[in-house]
Amino acid sequence: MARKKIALIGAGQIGGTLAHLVGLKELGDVILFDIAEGVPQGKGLDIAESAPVDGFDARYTGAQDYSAIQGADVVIVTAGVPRKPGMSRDDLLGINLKVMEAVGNGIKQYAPDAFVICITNPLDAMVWALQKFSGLPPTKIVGMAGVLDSARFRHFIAEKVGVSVKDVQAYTLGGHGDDMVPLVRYSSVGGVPLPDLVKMGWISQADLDAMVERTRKGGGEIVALLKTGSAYYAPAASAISMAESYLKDQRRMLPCAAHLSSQYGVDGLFIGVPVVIGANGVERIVDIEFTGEEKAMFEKSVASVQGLVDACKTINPSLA
Ligand code: A3D
Repeated sequence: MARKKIALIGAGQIGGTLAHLVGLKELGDVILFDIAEGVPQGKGLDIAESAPVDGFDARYTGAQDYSAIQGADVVIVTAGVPRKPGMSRDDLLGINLKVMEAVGNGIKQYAPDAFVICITNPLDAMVWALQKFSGLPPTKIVGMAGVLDSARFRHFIAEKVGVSVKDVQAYTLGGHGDDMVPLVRYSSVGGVPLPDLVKMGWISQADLDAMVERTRKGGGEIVALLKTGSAYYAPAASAISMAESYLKDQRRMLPCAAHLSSQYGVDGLFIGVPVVIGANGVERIVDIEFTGEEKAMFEKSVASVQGLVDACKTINPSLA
């Protein structure tokens, strides 16, 4: 069986980490694409030289030309600029929208059958624009945010409760902004929902509220610590779990920014909701029924995403 081809558009911090994980997990051969000359070639060679030590087989190719991604099975997009301290994700909109146009055209020409995962921020607007520019079917393109936000929430819960992260489930839905919706009711430790853990006295309501708030601001916490960029290990691991579910037809149910066409009362936006990812891409969108309070939070988050999409249309009227 021929190896799968995984194209990584953007060979920066997340791109390099993705490339390493693809090798370690033997998911396929890697094309690293970046406008920065030498960077994708250098990172590719460096990782290839680690392969004999770790014992994996994968070919690494660095590229500055989109023809290199021809026939890719999966494309993961991180091209663009990340946040610096003091910047919001939305400050990146104008610059990264232009990048999405170039990337979308490249995918349209050379990898129209790929499953595409967008990571570039502001996530929900960039994946929307990338779908428009690439013309991909909405089932073949998703944004990575929910897996990361949920992983952050899971980490905080596991640390607080003192159990393995493996036994903690959590869901964070809505847009990838500070008004994301950590869904406490559907988050659990060993199957016990968090509100029940509060009743049992394992954690206090104040602890839970603090973890929700820390999750919402999780990206900013890392930006403030790093000072020169944003998170990359956990974002890369999260996108790899989505790619793996597609490549291996695992049919995992993961929170992703997916194209909604009436689900959750939303039409034509990409919003973080639970989806099933299998060999056909997004095979199912899970339409959870919200309580009144959750619905209000979700709608606020949707309104922020709508605002960003409207801003994209103003900057580039061809998107309107
Ligand atoms: P960084 O290390 O700067 O890498 C970005 C790479 O993109 C650089 O190597 C650039 O040379 C390259 N690039 C810029 N323009 C182009 C272009 N037109 N074509 C190809 N490559 C280009 O950033 P990073 O890897 O840390 O982050 C990448 C993106 O992910 C940023 O937009 C971040 O804000 C975003 N991000 C999203 C999340 C989510 O959870 C959604 C988390 C963390 C970072």
